[in-house]
Amino acid sequence: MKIYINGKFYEKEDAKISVFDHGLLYGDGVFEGIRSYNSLVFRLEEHIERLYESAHSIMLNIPLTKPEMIKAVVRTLKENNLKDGYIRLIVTRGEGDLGLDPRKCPKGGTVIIIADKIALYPEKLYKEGMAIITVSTTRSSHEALNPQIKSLNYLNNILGKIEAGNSGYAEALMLNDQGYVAECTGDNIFIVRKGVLFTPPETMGALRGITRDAILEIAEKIKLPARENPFTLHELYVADECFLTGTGAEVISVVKVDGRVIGTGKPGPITMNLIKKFHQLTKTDGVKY
Ligand code: PXG
Repeated sequence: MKIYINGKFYEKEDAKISVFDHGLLYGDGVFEGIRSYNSLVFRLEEHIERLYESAHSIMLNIPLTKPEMIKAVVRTLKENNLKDGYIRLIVTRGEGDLGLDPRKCPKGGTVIIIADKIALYPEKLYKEGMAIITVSTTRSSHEALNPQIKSLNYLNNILGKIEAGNSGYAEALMLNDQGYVAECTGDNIFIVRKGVLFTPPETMGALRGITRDAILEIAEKIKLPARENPFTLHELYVADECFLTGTGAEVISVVKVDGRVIGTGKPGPITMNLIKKFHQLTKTDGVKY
């Protein structure tokens, strides 16, 4: 495996950064998780746009232009002969001293690109749907750490994941600090109720997911009514269908939430159709290499 660090490629064993990098010391940095399908990087421009927005928000200067970053991602995939892969793109604050002041990181950001394979959930869950559980850890509020910033500081979500894991569940549902459904630890959530698709708006603590956007676009195309509306756990429990979206998870049906069976307890017809349409989209939509 060849890993990109600041313009050079290193073997996995030699791919190292400083212990003084603020990405390690403070989780000070931003990242993206991206997928490529048959030599097509799905919505790469959108991922790059979001990365630069996260960086802008935390006043992190990325030492590459967006076109240069796109080239670097494609180069990494080619270097690794990966047609279907998962790309982790990381930009840290760079090397500094032991204080948290980012002004003490004069060299600027460290850019790391790793391309590998990923299988987030077992195949069985994709066929039969998964059970999730609401956890007590809430999604961080906009005032604390805005969930739109895909920062290296993922402890909020990791704590949610730990809670779910402790109860034997693969994924955790997180509410926002007002008690509305926000998202899962690494995926957005959708429900279907009487033929209408709902997903929480960004202001409710949901990341503007690239997969989420793709599903909303597909819904528009197939004339499936879709709304970005806040909803509570009750609305989720009584929904006809539920599914999660994310670059890692792709689109996966949810058939049980907090012990409540959702709909028929099997992946629903609207979910199955959206899964099919999403996979078709990944065959045509992206940056070719
Ligand atoms: N919410 C959060 C908090 C995320 O981290 C999503 C939603 C989905 O967004 P995209 O743009 O990917 O549709 C994410 C993305 C993992 C993993 O290992 C998590 C993500 C991406 C890839 C892998 O759990 N998070």
